[in-house]
Amino acid sequence: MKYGIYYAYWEKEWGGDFCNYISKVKKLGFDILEVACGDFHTKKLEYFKEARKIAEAENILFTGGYGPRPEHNLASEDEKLVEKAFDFWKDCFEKMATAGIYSIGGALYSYWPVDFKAGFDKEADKARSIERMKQLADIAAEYEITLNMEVLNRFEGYMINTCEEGMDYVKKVDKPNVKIMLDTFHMNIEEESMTEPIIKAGSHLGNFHVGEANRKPPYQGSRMPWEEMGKALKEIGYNGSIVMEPFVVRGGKVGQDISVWRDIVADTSEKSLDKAASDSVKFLRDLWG
Ligand SMILES: [Mn+2]
Repeated sequence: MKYGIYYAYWEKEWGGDFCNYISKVKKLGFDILEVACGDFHTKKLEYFKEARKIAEAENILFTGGYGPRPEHNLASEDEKLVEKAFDFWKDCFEKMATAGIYSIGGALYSYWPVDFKAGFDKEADKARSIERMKQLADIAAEYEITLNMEVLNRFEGYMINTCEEGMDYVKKVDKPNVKIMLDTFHMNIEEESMTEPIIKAGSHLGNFHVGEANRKPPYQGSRMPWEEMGKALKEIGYNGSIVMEPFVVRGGKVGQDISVWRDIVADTSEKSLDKAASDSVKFLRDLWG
C-alpha cells in the first residue's frame, strides 16, 4: 500500500503552493502528497509541469482533493451553473494530468461545506448528480483520472453519509473510473462498524482517508481499531492509496471550514507536526505493510 498526507495539515488556507511540500513529505516517510485542486484554474500550466518534475525526482505520487464550492455543485438545478462547472473540471483535469495527478476525491457529487439552512431535495439532487457524474466520468477518463466519491458525515453533507449510500450512488453512475472513498473520521460518526464498510466497498474503494476521531493523525493506542481495519483492507485486496488528513491547528479558512475551534495538539510548531506525521505513517506501515 502507498501512504500519503494532505498538505492542508500544515496550512491555514486552501490552495497553497503544494510544490513546497513534495520533498518534505518524502523526508517524513510518505509515498503520496494529496493536494487541493479547487484553485487549479488560477495557476498556469507551467506550474503543473514543474510540480511533475519535482515529484518524479523525489519519487512522490500525487492524489487530489476538492470539496466543490457552490458554483461547482453538480447537483444544482441551474443548468448554466453546471455548464460552467464542467468548464472548470475540463481545465482542472488537464492540469491534474500534466502534474501526474490521476485521482481526485471529495464531495464531487455535491458541494462543501453544505449550507443546510438553504434547504435541499435529496432525491432530486442525487438523480441530477448521478446523470452529470456519468458525463464527468467520461471526460475524466480521457485523462485517465479516477473520481472518488467521499462519504461524509451528516454535519458536512446530506447526499452520501454512509458506505451503503455511496455504493448505491457509484453503482448507479456505473463507470469504472467513479469509485467510493471512505474516511475513518466520517465513518466513526455514521457507520455501525469500522470494518464492514471497507468490505462492502470492496473493489470499488478508490482512496482511504485515515485519521483519529478528533482528526489527529492515526496513532498507536487510539480507540480506532487500526489493526482490524488493516485486516479488512487486506481481505478486499486493497493496494490503493491510504491518505491521512489531519486537522489539528485552529485558524484561517481551513480551521473555519473544518470547525477547528481550538488547537487539538498542545505543540503546534512545524517540528512537532512533522514528528507526529512521521510517527503516524511509520505506525501504519508497520501495522498494515
Ligand atoms: Mn476526508
